[in-house]
Amino acid sequence: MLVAALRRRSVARPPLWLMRQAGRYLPEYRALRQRAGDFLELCYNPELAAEATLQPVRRFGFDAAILFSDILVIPDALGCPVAFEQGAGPRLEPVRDETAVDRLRRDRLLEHLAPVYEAIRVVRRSLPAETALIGFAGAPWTLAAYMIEGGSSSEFYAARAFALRRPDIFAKLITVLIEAVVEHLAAQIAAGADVVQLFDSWAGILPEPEFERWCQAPARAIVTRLNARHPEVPIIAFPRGAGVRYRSYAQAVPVDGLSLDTTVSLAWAREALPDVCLQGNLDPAALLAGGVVACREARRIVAALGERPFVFNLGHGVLPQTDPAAVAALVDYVRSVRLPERGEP
Ligand code: 1CP
Repeated sequence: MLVAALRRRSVARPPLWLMRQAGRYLPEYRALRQRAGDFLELCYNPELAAEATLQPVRRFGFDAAILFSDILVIPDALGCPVAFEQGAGPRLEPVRDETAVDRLRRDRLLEHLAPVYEAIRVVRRSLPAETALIGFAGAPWTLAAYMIEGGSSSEFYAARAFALRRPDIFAKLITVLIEAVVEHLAAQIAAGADVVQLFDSWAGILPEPEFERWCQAPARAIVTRLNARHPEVPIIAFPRGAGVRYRSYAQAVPVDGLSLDTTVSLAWAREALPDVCLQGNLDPAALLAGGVVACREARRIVAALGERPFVFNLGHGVLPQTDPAAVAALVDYVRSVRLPERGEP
């Protein structure tokens, strides 16, 4: 059903999955996480990562499972070690000069990430045939931002200043990351992913010329190469915060789906983004407010987008404080929607 909607075929109701549908809001995830200890150990343990992937699908019957992993496994695999400290978010060994970029190891990516592909094979074996499996990667700009900053930030000024001061070195880093993202996504597809999503979580903080150069152009390179290798696998991109630049992004990057963040006006999106399946964009805060509020907001989104190729999702990830009962109510609502038949595109 997810693949059909992304291919712009008519579906009886909107397919539904949620970003961060696995995670701390689920008691069964918290128990699993405790068993694994470290967050990255959970990501690199195929059986446990598969279990975390399947938990939300078992509980809610989503139309897709998203691989339980993290975007920061790519820097980790390139030899820029990542650690998740309790409550402090990710810490990376900062990449701040050309020597550090040259030191990145491109030769052992698939070997380092082999447990991720094994997790995909384990999930595929236990997933119902009608449930799609989504693989993913961080986009080059977002990955580079964490690598240069050495962790999270609200504005990533160090990374932005670096890209402005030394665009030559920054371009080298982006080129390494484009290659790594293509390899990682292609390996996930080979292992059984039906759809892949590219997360550019920090696209929105870049001014226009940098947005074009560091978000749009790398995404275009990645999507073009994956489409050539795996034309059967739809690709979704999430340039979070892109605002009106969602339009130029959609024109430049040949994706099947575009995930809208919470700030995008749906009336605008309907006009500006006509040829792509839209995904989104319920505010995670609406889900936090409870099932009744979430369903009311969901109804507004379905009314605006339901009659075109559309995938129901949030505008960003499920928040850890969310009540699973609110998610259950939202799932019940979306599953009750009936869409009129559309002519084939
Ligand atoms: O258990 C824990 O304490 C760790 C919390 C956690 C989880 C559940 C992290 C750390 N990552 C994840 C899983 C994860 N991350 C998934 C799994 C599949 C699912 O959606 O259910 C996915 C797709 C991601 C992707 C991801 N990681 C993004 C892109 C999406 C987004 O949220 O914008 C980003 C930016 C990350 C980095 C990251 N990993 C973890 C945290 C806390 C962060 C964000 C750090 C920050 O605030 O900058």
